[in-house]
Amino acid sequence: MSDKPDLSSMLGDVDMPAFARNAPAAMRRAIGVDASLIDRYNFDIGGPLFPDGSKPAVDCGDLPFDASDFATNRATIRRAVAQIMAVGAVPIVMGGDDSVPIPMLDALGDTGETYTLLQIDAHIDWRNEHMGERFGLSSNMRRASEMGHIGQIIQVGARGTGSARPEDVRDALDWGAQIVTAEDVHRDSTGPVLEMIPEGANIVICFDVDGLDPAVVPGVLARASGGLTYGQGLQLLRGAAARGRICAVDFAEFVPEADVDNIGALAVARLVAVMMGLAARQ
Ligand SMILES: [Mn+2]
Repeated sequence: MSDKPDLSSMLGDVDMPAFARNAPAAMRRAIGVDASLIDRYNFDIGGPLFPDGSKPAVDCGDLPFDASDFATNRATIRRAVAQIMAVGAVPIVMGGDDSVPIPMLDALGDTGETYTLLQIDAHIDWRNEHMGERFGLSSNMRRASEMGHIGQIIQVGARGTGSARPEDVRDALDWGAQIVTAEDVHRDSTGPVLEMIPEGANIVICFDVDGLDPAVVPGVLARASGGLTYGQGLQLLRGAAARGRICAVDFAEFVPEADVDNIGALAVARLVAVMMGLAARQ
């Protein structure tokens, strides 16, 4: 077996490298279902998504993207997140790949606050680099650990074999990352994860949608059985909001071309909608 996985064979006819670039459009289409029923009772959150008197969500549109200029893409994401936070809103970043969370997390540094990072992912993402890239696939939690304003990293959903090598796991644990495998969650539910979040914490959530089981979200780069259920994902979002203040969230790594009959798009869109409702209630 070669050292490098053949990503193109996993992806079928999904072309690299910007494999998640069509996610924003697919997620926006899927969330239209919730938008059309906005005044209905949403059982995922226990009321209408936006109760009377709460602040609505605003679609800021797609950010410009250049498939050959990653530094400019990062600067664009960072600036947009900083601008949204500066007006007291909660940025919910939808779509894109693992390169999206890093500039989002970087932007949090402008506030002078310290954050608890809750990562939901099949992978721990502690590689120093992957295929020569330090700011993309599989590296975002290591980059987060290098940011002074990230005080705690809780990682949920790891399973099977991914990009992590034994030394990456060791580095994560040495840093103090709290790794809760998907199997841990299936055995003990989400309570122990939520108890790791200090009361009143500033929380940032990095939701890689491959943290959920591929039966829930088939539209991912590498499907890994044994992932979190939809309900567990929901509990993590609601439970985090009950522990502290959710300051920023991203939903990354959705690959619409690998989805099956929009099942994944609908599941992710529902979680995004709940996240909007939770932000509106803060
Ligand atoms: Mn992942």
